[in-house]
Amino acid sequence: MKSAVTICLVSEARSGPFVYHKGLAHGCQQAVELGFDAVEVFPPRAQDVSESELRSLLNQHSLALAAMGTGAGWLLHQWSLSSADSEVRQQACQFIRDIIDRAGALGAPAIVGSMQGKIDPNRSRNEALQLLADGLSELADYAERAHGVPLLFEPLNRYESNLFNRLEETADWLTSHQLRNVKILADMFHMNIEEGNMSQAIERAGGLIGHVHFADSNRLAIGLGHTDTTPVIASLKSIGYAGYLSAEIFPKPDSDAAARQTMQSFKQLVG
Ligand SMILES: [Mn+2]
Repeated sequence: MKSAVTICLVSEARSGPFVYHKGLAHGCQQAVELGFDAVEVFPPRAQDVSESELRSLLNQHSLALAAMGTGAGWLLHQWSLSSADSEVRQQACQFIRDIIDRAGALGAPAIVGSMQGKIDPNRSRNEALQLLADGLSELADYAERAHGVPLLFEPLNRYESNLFNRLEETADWLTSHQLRNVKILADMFHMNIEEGNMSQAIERAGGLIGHVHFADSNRLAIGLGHTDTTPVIASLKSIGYAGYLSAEIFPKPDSDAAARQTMQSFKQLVG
């Protein structure tokens, strides 16, 4: 397993669960100093990340790009793949496709988390799920065709979405809809709220897990909350997971302390 730390470029998400907020150069510099393998970037739009700048920062520091988030499409515009409004869905698709291109050029996948949307009260769950399946299918095919990377889909806790909250229901749905090239992002903060048993959830989702958000129960660095992380890591090892443990956490008590605590836990748990 490899380590990653988040860099947020969205000023509206300054209070969000991201470790670094002072630009790509600063985030990459801190990531390499603290020993991370990769960075995960959360941009306002794909166009706001210069491919050449990011590529040269990664090369210069021997870092990889772990993934790129699309949450700003929801945060700034309320665009989602399951919206009843076809124009909104189209905007969502284009926004995500642009991020697939920007991340894919650097060998990394895009994440669909909050852009999955929510079911509004006057619509059926099936209708929203069908729209979501159509969107994910198109985008995952595109990611494969254009860049040979998967598309990451993240179940969220109940306070953020009513579509998918747990790994197993997500895995079953992806399988039954034959949504190929979509991998599950297992976020340990959401899992702590929703799963009955985090280890079992990981073992059941198995090879469908493509990325992990490495966060303790309170969305602080691993070691600062009450999640029993040792069995979670053992389960990830047992399914042969070799992807990233990426710190999507609040920068508390400050960014460097959160990153340092993450790296200390990573070394202890993963070796
Ligand atoms: Mn997450």
